Amino acid sequence: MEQPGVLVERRDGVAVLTLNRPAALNAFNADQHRLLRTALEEARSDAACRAILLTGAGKAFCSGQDLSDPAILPTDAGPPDLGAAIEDHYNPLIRLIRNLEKPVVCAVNGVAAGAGANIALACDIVLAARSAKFIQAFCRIGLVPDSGGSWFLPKLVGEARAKALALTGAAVGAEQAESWGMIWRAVDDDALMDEAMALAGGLAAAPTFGLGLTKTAIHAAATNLLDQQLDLERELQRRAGRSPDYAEGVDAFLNKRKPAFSGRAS
Ligand code: T3D
Repeated sequence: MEQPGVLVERRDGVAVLTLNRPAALNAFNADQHRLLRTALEEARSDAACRAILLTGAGKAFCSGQDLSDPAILPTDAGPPDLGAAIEDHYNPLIRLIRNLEKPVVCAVNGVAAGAGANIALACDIVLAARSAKFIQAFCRIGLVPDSGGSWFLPKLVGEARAKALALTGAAVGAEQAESWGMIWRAVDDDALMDEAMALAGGLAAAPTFGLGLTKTAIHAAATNLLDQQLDLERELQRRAGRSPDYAEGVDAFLNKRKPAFSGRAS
């Protein structure tokens, strides 16, 4: 029986989503997009799920768009409309990951190329196996970075490195990516999933509502002036301060006990 293109597992409050087309290095086709977005939306609406872990099956994380998909190939009738593929699939996926009110951890288990690299960079915390590589492969086939890559990369590594990576398609190893601040940490290959699960499990036991507001604050800082950001922080803190997890956190601190966060907003 054919395996689904995305495997979904629930472990200790974490939705573990595994891209699962290993023979094509987990390249994306329309079906895989649909499965991943459905899984993310289910994780978003399930109160028992408080963190998401995204990874890939086999030796790769994701090689981006499936280049053998007839939908994106030129035909006798003319060139494809790749803007439609972006609008229908990649942009909604990136917006969904970024706007999700729960932390999204990415465990890059092997090569992450094209949109695969930028989907990883869209996640909140990225761990990568030491053997993993990030490749802005678009320039190798005449395309431009998508899935937010032209936005994430310069912010993460600066314009000089972003341009060199995007214009040459040079591969960046996990340790280099860590030292440049492109990802959180490079970890030994055989420790990757344990470390990623420990991280995601810790986040799943954290004050989820406050973490969601924290994502909002950090994302807004990309375009806000300091005065606007200070105003936003005031409003977000007002909301965080009304959450049961704030009361629980302070009570646990004062009583020298471990907090038991519910993740709820109210
Ligand atoms: O088009 C639109 O809809 C617009 C959106 C675009 C978004 C994008 O992501 S564009 C960029 C697309 N991705 C690429 O250009 C990367 C293509 N792949 C590679 O350059 C290399 O495979 C890697 C550098 C990622 C890994 O190299 P390597 O040597 O480890 O593996 P390989 O031998 O090249 O690949 C293994 C198999 O996976 C191979 O199949 P085979 O020969 O064993 O049957 C290869 O064809 C297949 N594969 C790898 N990447 C893709 C793929 N098949 C389809 N699509 C792929 N992207």
